Amino acid sequence: MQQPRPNQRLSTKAMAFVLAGGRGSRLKELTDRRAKPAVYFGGKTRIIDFALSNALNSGIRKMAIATQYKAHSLIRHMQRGWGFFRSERNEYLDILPASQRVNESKWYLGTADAVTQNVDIVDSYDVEYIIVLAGDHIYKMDYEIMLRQHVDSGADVTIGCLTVPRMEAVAFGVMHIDETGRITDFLEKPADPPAIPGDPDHALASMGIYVFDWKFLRELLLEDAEDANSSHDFGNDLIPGIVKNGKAMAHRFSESCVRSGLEKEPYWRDVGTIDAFWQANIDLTDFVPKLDIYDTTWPIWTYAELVPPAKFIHDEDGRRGMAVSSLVSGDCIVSGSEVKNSLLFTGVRSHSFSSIECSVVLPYVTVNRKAELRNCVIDRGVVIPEGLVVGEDPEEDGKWFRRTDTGIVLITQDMLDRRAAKL
Ligand code: ADQ
Ligand code: ADP
Repeated sequence: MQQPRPNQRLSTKAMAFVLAGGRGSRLKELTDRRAKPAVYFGGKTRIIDFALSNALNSGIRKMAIATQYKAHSLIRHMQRGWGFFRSERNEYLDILPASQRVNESKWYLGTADAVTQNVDIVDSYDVEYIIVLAGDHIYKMDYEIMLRQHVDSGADVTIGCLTVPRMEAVAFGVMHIDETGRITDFLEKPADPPAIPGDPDHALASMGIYVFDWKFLRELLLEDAEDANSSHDFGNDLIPGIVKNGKAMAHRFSESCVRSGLEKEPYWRDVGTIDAFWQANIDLTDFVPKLDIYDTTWPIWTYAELVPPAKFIHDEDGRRGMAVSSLVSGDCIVSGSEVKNSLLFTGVRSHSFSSIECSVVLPYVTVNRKAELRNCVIDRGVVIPEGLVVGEDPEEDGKWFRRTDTGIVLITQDMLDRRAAKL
C-alpha cells in the first residue's frame, strides 16, 4: 500500500495528551518519591518514554503531559530528555502540573478534569484530533493507524483495547463490541467482568487510550465540568456516557500490531506491581524478548546521560568481572563480580566476590564485596553493604526488605538504613 504523504498523515493534525499524574501505589516504595511514569524501565529508559516515543514515532509533534503526584523527577526527566521540540517548527511539549490553570486552586479531580483544566492550552495547539494516553504502560503502538480508523468510522471516540484473562479485567474498563467493532457496553472496573462471547476465560479491556475529535471532546468536557454527579474521569463518566448516547468504536491492539508490524505478538504491560515490574524487566534478558527495544525503526527516546562506557575487569586477584544474558548501561563497572540475567542501569558498581542474578538494579547503585543478590529490585542510589545476601532466606529478606509473595525483594536505602540501625 502506498504510504500517505507526510502532510496527509492524521498525526500532523493530532496532539497527544499524556496522563502522568497517578501514583501507582502498588509499586510501593519505588513510587514513594516519584510518580509511576517516572519509574525506570529497561536498563536506560523510564516508563513514560514508551508512550511519548510511540507518539513521536507515529508523527505526533504536539504533546501535553499532565502531572500531579510527586512530579519532580518526572519533570526533570522531561526537561532533560524531551526538550527538543521547537515551536518554530510548530512542535510543542508542555508539562502541565495540576492547580496551575484555573483561578480556583485545585488538584486534577479525575483524568477528564486534567484535560478540562487545560482546555485553553489544547485550543492553542490548533489540532483536529486529540489522543489521550496513560503515561504508565509499556508497549509499542503506531497511533496513526488508530487515528485513521477513528476518522474512517466517524466515531465520537475510538478506544484502544486488548484481550486479557477475565479475572484480571477487574482492574480495567471492560467492553462488549458488535461485529462492526462498535462498543455496545462498557463497565469500568467491574467486580465480575463479563467475558468475550464464546470465550469465557477472557474479557475485552480498555487500554485507557482514547481518540476524539477535539471539538467533540471539548464540548463534552465543559458539560461534564458542570455535572455535580460526575467524578470527571474518562473511564467512570465520559466513556460510559458516549457508549450510551453516541458512537464509541474499539480499536484492537492485536490488529494494530499486525498492521504496523511492530511486534510479532502483541506486547502491552501495566508494570503496576513489584512482581510485574521485575518480570517485564527480566524478560528483556531473554534470548529473543517479546519486547524489542533494539528496533531502530521504533526507537524508545529518553534522556541519556553522557557517561563513560560500561567496563568489565579482572580484580587484583584475577577474578573475572562478567555479565551474561544481561543489559548493562553506561558507566557501570563490574569488577571481579558476576552478573547474570539482570539489568544494570547507568552507573552501577559491583565489586569483587559479589554476584547479581535475576535482578533489576536502578542507576548509581553500589554493590560492595561479597554481596549476593538474587531476584531483587534495587532502588536508585542504594549502597549494598559488604556481605549482604538476599534471595536465600525468605524470612530474613522479609524482615528488612519488601518481599512479595512470589519472592521478589525490593531494596531501598531507607530499608538498609533501618536495618543498619538495628543490627
Ligand atoms: P486506571 O489506570 O485505573 O484505568 P487511572 O487511575 O484514572 O485509571 O489512570 C489513568 C492514567 O491517568 C494513568 O496514567 C495515571 O497516571 C493518570 N492519572 C490518574 N489520575 C490522574 C490525575 N488526577 N491527573 C493526571 N493524571 C492522572 C484506566 C481506565 C480503564 C482502563 C485502564 C487501562 O479508566 O478503563 O482499562 O486505564 O489501564
Ligand atoms: P529519580 O526518579 O530521578 O531517580 P531520585 O530517586 O533521585 O529521582 O529522586 C526522586 C525524587 O525524590 C526527586 O524529586 C528527589 O528530589 C527526591 N529525593 C531524592 N532523595 C530524597 C531524599 N533522601 N529525601 C527526600 N527527597 C528525596
